[in-house]
Amino acid sequence: MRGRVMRGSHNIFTVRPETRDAADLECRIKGKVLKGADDYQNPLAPGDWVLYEEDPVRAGAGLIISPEKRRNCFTRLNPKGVSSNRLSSPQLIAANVDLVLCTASAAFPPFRPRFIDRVLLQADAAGIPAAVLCNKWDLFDGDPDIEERLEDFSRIGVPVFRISAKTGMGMDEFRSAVQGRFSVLVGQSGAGKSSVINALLPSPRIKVGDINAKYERGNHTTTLSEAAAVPGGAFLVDTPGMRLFVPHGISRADVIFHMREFAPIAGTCTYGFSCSHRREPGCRIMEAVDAGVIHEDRYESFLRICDELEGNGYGE
Ligand SMILES: Nc1nc2c(ncn2[C@@H]2O[C@H](COP(=O)(O)OP(=O)(O)OP(=O)(O)O)[C@@H](O)[C@H]2O)c(=O)[nH]1
Ligand SMILES: [Mg+2]
Ligand SMILES: [Zn+2]
Repeated sequence: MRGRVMRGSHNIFTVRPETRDAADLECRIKGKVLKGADDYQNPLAPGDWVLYEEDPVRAGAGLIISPEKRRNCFTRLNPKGVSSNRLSSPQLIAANVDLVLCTASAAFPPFRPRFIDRVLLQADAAGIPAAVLCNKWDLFDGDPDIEERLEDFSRIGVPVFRISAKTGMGMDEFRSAVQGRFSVLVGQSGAGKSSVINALLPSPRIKVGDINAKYERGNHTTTLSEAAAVPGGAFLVDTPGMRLFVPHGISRADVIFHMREFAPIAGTCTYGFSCSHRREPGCRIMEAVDAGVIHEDRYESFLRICDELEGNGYGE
């Protein structure tokens, strides 16, 4: 039988059978080790399709026999694992994803556009469409820097949703955008990922947390990724809040191709692909920043990400 993973912890996964009328079932991996699973911390993630059979011992439970090849996967490097083994701790966040929703907050926690830049980069490299979901719009105080960056995301072709899970503002448009798709919400703790999903469910069922008043950030309430089925045919994957987003599987040289407004200029500098885009004469990237084709902040993100990737072994 075939089904889709909705959530998983350690060795137990919730699988939704492909046949619509059957209920979700708890599955273990047959023989403990899943053949064909890649080198991630977790062998399966929400969105994975698997073949399973009935568990002969536990009634109503299943055994996962094999994973299906993924159409795409959204990953990151887990910073916790970076110190022990720098390259071997990528985390599989979701598989077979139609849309990555970079979830930010207009206030508490503060809006962090460079975090969004990183998530957009990872989505592009994975070949997954992405959008920016700016929640808590009811708290927006008119900060022009936030508006400027949101408008810049729109300008480069990334859809932007200004919403409030609390008041329902913008939620109809958002609901139609995720209709029929399997989407994953990624963002800082406290941005309101769980609240947004709750707002689309007939009755709230996901636990939401408080904002730590002193540090103005969330308390890492969600600890396990889980796909929720929204009536009308959407799946939304809730994920634990991330403090950092370290891109995974992207080389320093590739970054330029996965940032939309940079890609068309790649290789056109006087020094071609050996240009560091920091000081060289005839640098088309720096010219594009001066001309307003590339936002200064995005340029800053680009330089920082390149430096970081060089440092962790993904450089040239
Ligand atoms: N004012 C306002 N508060 C909101 C909104 N959405 C969420 N919140 C509040 O923000 C806090 C954090 O919400 P969560 O949904 O737990 O945030 P999260 O992104 O899931 O956080 P983690 O699970 O820790 O990653 C809660 O106190 C919510 O009530 C909103 O649109 N407006
Ligand atoms: Mg949450
Ligand atoms: Zn250059």
